Amino acid sequence: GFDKADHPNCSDILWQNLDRNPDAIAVSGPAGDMTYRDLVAEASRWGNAFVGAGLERGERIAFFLDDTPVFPAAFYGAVRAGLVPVLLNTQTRADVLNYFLRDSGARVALVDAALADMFSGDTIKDTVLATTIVANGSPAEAGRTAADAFLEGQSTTLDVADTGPDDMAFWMYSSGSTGRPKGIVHLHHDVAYIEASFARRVLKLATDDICYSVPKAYFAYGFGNSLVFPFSIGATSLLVPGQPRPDVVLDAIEAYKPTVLYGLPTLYTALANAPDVKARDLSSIRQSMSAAETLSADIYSAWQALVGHGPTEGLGSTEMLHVYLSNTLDDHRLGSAGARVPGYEIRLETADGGTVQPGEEGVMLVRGHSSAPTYWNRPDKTADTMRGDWIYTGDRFIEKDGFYYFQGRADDLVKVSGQWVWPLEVERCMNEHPDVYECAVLAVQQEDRRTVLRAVVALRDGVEAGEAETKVLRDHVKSVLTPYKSPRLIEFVEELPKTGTGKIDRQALMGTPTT
Ligand code: 3SK
Repeated sequence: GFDKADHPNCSDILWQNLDRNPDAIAVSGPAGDMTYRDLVAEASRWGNAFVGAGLERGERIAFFLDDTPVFPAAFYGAVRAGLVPVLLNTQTRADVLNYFLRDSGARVALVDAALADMFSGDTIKDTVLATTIVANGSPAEAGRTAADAFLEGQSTTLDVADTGPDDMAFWMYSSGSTGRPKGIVHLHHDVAYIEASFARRVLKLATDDICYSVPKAYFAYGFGNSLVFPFSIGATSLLVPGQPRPDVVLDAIEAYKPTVLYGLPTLYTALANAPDVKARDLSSIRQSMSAAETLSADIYSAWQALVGHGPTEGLGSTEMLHVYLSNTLDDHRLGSAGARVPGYEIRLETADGGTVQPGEEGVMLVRGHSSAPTYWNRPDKTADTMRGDWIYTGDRFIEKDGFYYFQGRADDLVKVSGQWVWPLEVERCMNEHPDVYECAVLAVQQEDRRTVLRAVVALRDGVEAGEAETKVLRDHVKSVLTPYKSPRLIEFVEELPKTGTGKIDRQALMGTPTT
């Protein structure tokens, strides 16, 4: 059983390696290998330096970092000292970054050199930011502190602060597809819980695993994959900075030979379609994980043909910190987000809050010890989502044989020509057409206030965009689904925009409607 009292400070996940396997490789990648002994020493220097800079228990530190060894070192040093890293998506726009700094009240920011220029002018206006520490390069501007100077002379040992399991450990922000992003507060024991549930019961890592999460560590999914699970058993975390273009990912796989790969469907689509993928050596990969969005059957099969197994699909949320529904390598139901991960409880509710009948659709609520207790300073949103110890996900699901099938968001059903349609169902149908590389289907309101479906489609190489293809795709939806579900508007693009976490950026698509 899990006793949260055993987890007063989440840095123990890293520190336990000091006695167990200090000389094992904790992190590898373009920055070189680092043993657990060295990583703990580096984390200690960070913790001591933050405290030495005058930060007090519970104070937030803004982290604006790509995936390099600085991330785990500074993160675990900060939390061990009782400070609270706020993990920010490095693709955040300047105005939103300003909001994050104001909302979190961070006096110190730790920033990669390549991103440091954002920390000036309007971005830091009306904030209390006093110190910007620049890592992985030199601070180009006066007034910023180089990480080397910040760490100079700091001790390589660090006492753990007197934190408790329910103390605030770190924050992440919701991606904010609607309204202001929300600061999601996680506690010290949450970290051990995602390890005891998803990692131990589903992933089943071994000490010789090398874990490569293409989604970055500032994203909850990447955080667990890169900064928690490998350290929890003394395996290796492969950290690769930079844009995860397919060639970059394939080069990293060949160079560092990861055994476990974590991605989103957009990554597997891009890799499976990379022109030279068949000539690449992917033989090190024994397990691949996919989360966040539904994987299409053709991408599952294409990846299976390349590496011998399809991506294991799961679903989680930043509020729950990691995955609570998952398939497994040995038991995978295509099209399903998976079964309940041991350690989590799932409830499907009808619109009026009742429990659904077996086989009926309902909105999902999840309960488990990794859930965020609150959004920072947002009592209204907290009350909507955190319902006692249940988290309301807003996702509609149907359960069959213990596996859950995503049906869309609670609020995304739209009426087209007087009939109810789920844009997601149409999107899935179009994605199955062999001419389609990837697509998104959105409901848009026209000037006459009628709602129509708009599909934005990237075609496979060699397929020509135009009226003939529009008809092919419309006819496909008409025949597989029903005529009124066929999108009124079909727009062809070279590539769909992606969010910083690799999902299709539907908000960006909504901002650029064409008629
Ligand atoms: O989107 C997901 O499926 C997910 C998985 C793990 C952690 C966080 C998220 C959002």
